[in-house]
Amino acid sequence: MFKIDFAMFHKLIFSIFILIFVTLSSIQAQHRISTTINSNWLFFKGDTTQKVVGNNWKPVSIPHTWNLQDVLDDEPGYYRGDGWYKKKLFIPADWKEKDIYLYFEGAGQTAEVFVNGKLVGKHAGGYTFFSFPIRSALNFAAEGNMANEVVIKVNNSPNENLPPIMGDFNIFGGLYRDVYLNVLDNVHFDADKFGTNGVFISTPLVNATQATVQVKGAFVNRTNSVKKVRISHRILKQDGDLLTEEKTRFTAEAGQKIDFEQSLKNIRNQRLWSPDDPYLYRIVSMITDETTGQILDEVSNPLGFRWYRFDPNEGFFLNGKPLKLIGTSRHQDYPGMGNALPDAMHVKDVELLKEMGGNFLRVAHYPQDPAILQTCDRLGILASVETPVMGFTDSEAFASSAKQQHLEVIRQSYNHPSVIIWSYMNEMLLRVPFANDSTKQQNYLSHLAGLAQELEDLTRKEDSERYTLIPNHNAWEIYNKVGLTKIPKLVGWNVYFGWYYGTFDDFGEFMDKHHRELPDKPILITEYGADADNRVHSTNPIKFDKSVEYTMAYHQASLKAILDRPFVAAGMVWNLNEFNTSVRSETLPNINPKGIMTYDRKEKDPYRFYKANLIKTPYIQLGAKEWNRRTAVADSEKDLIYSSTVLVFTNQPTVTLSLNGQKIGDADSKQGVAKFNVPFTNGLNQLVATASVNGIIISDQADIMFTLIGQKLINAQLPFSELNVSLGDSRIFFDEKTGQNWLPEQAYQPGSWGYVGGKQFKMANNSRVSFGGSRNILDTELDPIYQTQRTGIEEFKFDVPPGDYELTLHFAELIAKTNTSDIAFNVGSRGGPRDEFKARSFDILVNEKVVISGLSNSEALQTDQAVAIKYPVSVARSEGVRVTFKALVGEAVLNGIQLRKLR
Ligand code: GCB
Ligand code: CA
Repeated sequence: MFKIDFAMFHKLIFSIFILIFVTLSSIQAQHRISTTINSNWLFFKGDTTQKVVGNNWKPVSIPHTWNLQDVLDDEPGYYRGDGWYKKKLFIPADWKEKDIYLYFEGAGQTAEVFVNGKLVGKHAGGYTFFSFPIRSALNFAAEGNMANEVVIKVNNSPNENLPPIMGDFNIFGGLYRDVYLNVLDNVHFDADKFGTNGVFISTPLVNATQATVQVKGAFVNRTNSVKKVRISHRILKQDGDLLTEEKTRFTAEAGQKIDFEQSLKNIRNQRLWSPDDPYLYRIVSMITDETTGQILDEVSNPLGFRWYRFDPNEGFFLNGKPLKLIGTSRHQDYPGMGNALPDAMHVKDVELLKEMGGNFLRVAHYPQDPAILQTCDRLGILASVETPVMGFTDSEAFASSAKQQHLEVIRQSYNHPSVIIWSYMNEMLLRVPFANDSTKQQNYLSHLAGLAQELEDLTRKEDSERYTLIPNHNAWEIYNKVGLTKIPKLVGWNVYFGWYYGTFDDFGEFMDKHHRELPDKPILITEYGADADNRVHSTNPIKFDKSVEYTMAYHQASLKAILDRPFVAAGMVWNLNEFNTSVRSETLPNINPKGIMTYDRKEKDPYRFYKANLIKTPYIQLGAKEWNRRTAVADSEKDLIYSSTVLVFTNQPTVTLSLNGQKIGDADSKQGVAKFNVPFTNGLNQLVATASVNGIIISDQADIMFTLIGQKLINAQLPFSELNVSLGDSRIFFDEKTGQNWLPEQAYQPGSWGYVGGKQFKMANNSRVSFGGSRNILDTELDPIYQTQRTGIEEFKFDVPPGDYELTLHFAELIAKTNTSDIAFNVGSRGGPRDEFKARSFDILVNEKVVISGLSNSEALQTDQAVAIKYPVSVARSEGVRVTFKALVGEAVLNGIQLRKLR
């Protein structure tokens, strides 16, 4: 039995009451509900006429793009048109007294939003946020318990009045960023201002010891009665303590929108924000009902205290100290996902930049997911944000969209302390039209300059504090003539010396010229970079070969040129990652390989190089680690080794390298790189690089399997297994999938292997290839093998021992019957006639026997089509394998050849 103690009972009841009260009031404190509604959508790809009918709807979740496969396949172009999304939305009855918005972080490129059949809003521009009030279109649950239907029409058709209209990237279609449902009290911060939270924060004064914070914004009273409210802003430290607070009282009439402006002055000894110590405060803004004490709305924004300036002679200063800005740009796509990435993947890219030691991100060519700048704020990465005005249409509609998008960009990213620069155009004079009509051209150029000036004025009006920027390509004269180097506060140059044009040394000269001729304009190198296909290597790297080794040399020279010049404020590598661009073919079709990471964000040597130069914590990494199966011809018949360069990336002065437990030697590092000559042997080569940091050893290891091929193919110690040769090629190609290496061609030597006759193919009048061609070869991933070719070849011989073999021959016709135009971004590639298509037909004999007769480019050998033919060969004694090409019409060709021993 138990007795009821009344005193206890009362206490219990009282505490339950308190508990309920506390719980209730914290529910009430949840004034603003903001949740994603990314799940359970239906998607339909098609045009307006087919609209909401048909049963081709398939379930999807957001983020989503409809251009997943078609941007990567061999077919030119990708779907650009309508896509429809729809979803049921349940709205509870008690939200009747709420103000409800649909909020989109982005849709590519235009969106029309319908709720229960009613158009609630339209937005144009594929990279900015937007939001529409939907209350008037909603059915509330109490009225017949009806669900609501949201239908969104998204479109990514080319539209010459909607920037960007040109670019080396894809215009993906879809609802590719988060969609939110925002449920607000009827009194709330202005939610109709360009997808912002209605509160705008700036720091008109910051120095080492004091600061002033200014908060501007608006709120609305959507109730039917007068409201007395208090607007307060609290600056909170990271531990939650209050730094300072400011309140103002307002009386808002029914339906009234009121602007407010408050200054939080006399802030002392605030902690500064910088890359080394990105200390973030928060500003919590609240609307409180003065009568009931109830909180009606609350938003939180980041706050960082920093001040900065650009100087044309001394570069950039943050918080009074010089800081060289080194970083990259970034594109927002990923293999298999297009641009529809979850937040965590955006975050990771910024983390990878930070881990590399970068302190700057050029958010280009368009504003990106909110996660990007959030992460920049948090990690201390300074940023420029770019409005995607690329290409130009001389029309009112184009200009007004440019201005609209720019205004959105500024307001939406305004509160991020990481942002210090607004950029609003890119390489506007890449292709200037009306070459034959100077009046028209003059007109066009002056309208373009006029738009630049309008965007500049708009920026200064919206944000007088931050810097403005236009990045130009290397055509110095015309940018100066048109005035694009004079309008913005900062001039950016996207330059590729030693890549598209010029030499490594010309880069330094170009920057010096800017300093001489535009002495008042701070200079930023907004782009520099070179292609590197991580599968392509060379012992003799040359421009355009896409080898990792050439690109390494490019980055070494370029970083030095930037660091050597104190007046250069910033260097931004193009690009952090490889990215998808359907206008490109080359060794990786549809990919721009200038990323210092691969498309799936694996480090390339240049990434390691920057890391060794930038980070302060001890670092050591072996170069080309991912090339973990290699093939090479031994140095000589006696020495069964292959001597080759190994790079070690480190920020330590000296590195020791060992191979299979034996010390190779010590080397001093220069510019973050220690270089070794390593005698690789057949089989496993275990490399260990070490450095001593105050007595503690740091190290890195790479396991590389080597297949050595004897100088003579009959070699008792190196039994022949296979040989893969890319004709017309001077590079080594590593096929990661098969683990095979393709060796460069060589002339035949008795006892060995190689070609007889012919010459290396080089596409005519293309200053962008040093050999071979750059057309996309269909139905293969071995594009580099097929893009290179020996024309007029007479023979290919392998002096192999007796046995059974499999021979594979690879062909592609590299010359087209009709010419296609080149893309604008490949500067320097224009002009001159292309190769003339000529008929060819040839027989192929293996050891005197005709195995293919009349291989002809009017039949099997179609332009850009990979053709592979396998053939078994038995070698009885010492005749080896001898492939003979007999031209019947025109010249015979061979692109690749493989020989594999079966038994
Ligand atoms: C540029 C463009 C960029 C291209 C890059 C390249 O100048 O601004 O969009 O991707 O060159 O790789 O050619
Ligand atoms: Ca080849």
